[in-house]
Amino acid sequence: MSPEEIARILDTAAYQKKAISQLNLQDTFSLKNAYEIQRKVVERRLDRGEIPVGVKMGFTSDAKRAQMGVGDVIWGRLTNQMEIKASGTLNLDGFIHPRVEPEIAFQINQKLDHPIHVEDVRDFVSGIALALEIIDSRYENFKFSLEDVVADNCSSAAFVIGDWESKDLLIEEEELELWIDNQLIHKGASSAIMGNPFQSLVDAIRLSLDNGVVLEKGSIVLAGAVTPAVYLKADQKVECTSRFLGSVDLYTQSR
Ligand code: OOG
Ligand code: MG
Repeated sequence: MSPEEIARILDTAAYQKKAISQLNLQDTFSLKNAYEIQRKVVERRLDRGEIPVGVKMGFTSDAKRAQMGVGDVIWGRLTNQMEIKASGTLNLDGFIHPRVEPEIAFQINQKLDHPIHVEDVRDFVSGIALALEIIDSRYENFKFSLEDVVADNCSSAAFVIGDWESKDLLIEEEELELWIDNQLIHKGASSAIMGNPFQSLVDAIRLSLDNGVVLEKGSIVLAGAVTPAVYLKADQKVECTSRFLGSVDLYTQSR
């Protein structure tokens, strides 16, 4: 199958909300091919009028790597159609088997066309916020290889960003909590993200450049989940909280 054909299959699965079997069981495509397929998957969305708004990192914490059995960080693309406003409603009918995870989001304060060192990267941030990422693998049972998930744009489906707070907050010491219907489900330290969430931002910038993406001023970067992801059900209140960054929530519904 050509990269175009695989991209069409993945995009159609997302569009029709129908899971497909894992594609790369026989090592039919490399990680490099997988990023090319991802680009084509997202181009199909852009052709339908969606606009790029940023990028995301995945598998940046041990908790996520252990849950998914995948060992390397991954990078994917976000579009405006994926964004849900804070305290908004997530209609589960638009997805296959959505899961939620608590994250930290960065907003970039200028165009980034060169790699940045971790000591300097705060200078390129306009704000930091809590986020909830909704992931929805297009593969049955969320089962995939590293190449599969990269081709599937890293399971990206939707996200909610809380209020943007000062870039000078001590987010290296945050503890993020995931609450569903006022019950604490998981918690994880921000330092679980590569030892320091700013390191994930540095890698997001580097991987963007490697993939020919220049992050524009205002771009959003999701740094990766600090806990395992949790399946969503209808009529839930989902909330992420932390000491310095406050909280962000959303409500689920179904037909
Ligand atoms: C892939 C997406 C991983 C994260 O934050 O680690 C991710 C998946 O688990 O389906 O978004
Ligand atoms: Mg994530």
